[in-house]
Amino acid sequence: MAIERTFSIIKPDAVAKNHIGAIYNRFESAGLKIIASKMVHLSKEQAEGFYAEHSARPFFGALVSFMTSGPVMVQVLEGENAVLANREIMGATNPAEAARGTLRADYAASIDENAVHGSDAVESAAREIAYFFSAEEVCQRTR
Ligand code: RTP
Ligand code: MG
Repeated sequence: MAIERTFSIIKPDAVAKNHIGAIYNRFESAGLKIIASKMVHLSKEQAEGFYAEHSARPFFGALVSFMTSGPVMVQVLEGENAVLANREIMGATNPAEAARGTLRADYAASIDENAVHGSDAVESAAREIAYFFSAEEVCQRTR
């Protein structure tokens, strides 16, 4: 098993509904360690840059509008197979298709407002972590 890091966002809908603690509890209960964390209100430019891979998609404008609609929590999670582990905790993009007990099944209202983001690969995780955190902001957890 590989120890990996992944990047996570608690999106504006879940922050507004006071689900930060419940979502952090899911990460920690699954054995993922939070090694960096902060609240930020994304600018339009930050959101557009973060989701640049989707810039040609029809939902891009709505996605950027939603992601800038209120503050988000951004965090780095570390643990065994963290990228896939977090995607499993999150559930499918569309909450109507998300497995029972996943974050999106429990906390997301729609595919457009779906509570959480998680990196989809180790490479995108490294890029996304660097997009939001300096090296000094990411802690070494030895215990
Ligand atoms: P995320 O990047 O936010 O973790 O979500 P994801 O990997 O599960 O899904 P992705 O394909 O990367 O899409 C990013 C976000 O765009 C919205 N979306 N809407 N209406 C649609 O068909 C559609 N497809 C994607 C979702 O809010 C998704 O989280
Ligand atoms: Mg994605």
